[in-house]
Amino acid sequence: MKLYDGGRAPNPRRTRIFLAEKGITLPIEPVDLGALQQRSAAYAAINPLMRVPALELDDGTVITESIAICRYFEALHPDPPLFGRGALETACVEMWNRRLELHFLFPVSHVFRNSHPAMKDMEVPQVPAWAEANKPRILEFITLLDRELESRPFIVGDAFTVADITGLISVDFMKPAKLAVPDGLVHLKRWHAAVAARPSAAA
Ligand SMILES: N[C@@H](CCC(=O)N[C@@H](CS)C(=O)NCC(=O)O)C(=O)O
Repeated sequence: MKLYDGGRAPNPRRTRIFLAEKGITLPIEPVDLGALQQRSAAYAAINPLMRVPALELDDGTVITESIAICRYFEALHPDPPLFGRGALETACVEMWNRRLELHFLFPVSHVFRNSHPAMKDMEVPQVPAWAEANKPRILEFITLLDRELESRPFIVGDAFTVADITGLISVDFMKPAKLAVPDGLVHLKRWHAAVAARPSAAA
């Protein structure tokens, strides 16, 4: 088994943090996104979508999509449960994880990919107006998230889940996108400081 990894890029990092929370270590094969190694014929044969992460099993099966990889390990190693316990909590984790992806991670990614000079070879064409269009959407969502976090320590409740991992990588991805959490969002900042201090965040 081997994990094709992409360094500080958010989706590979999401998978590594998840594995660290589970206490799972895997052989890692770095894919150099800066050198566009994900577009090489060798890597395209592993993932035709030319994205990371990708998990290659010993029988040659390849699982892509960071959350699909996380779900695979959740099924193999249920403790600690990171996708929720029971019907209600599991649905709430799914709801928040999807909300965070659709309304936070993807818009931050659109800003980064369409405005950062380092992304000009990866995002073709770059559309600066699309970057600008996403900025108010991010602010609107994180303001909502801040209100939610006023009443609970983690995104879904009292327990750390994969939704907190998606939230953490999204906030951290704001920095290269040249975005910042406004000082007034104190609950979001308190939550971020707590999850960023977990040992897994360094993965
Ligand atoms: N939905 C996929 C997204 C994968 C993805 O977009 N990965 C980025 C790094 S965060 C990538 O490989 N980018 C390379 C490129 O755009 O060429 C997942 O969750 O794994």
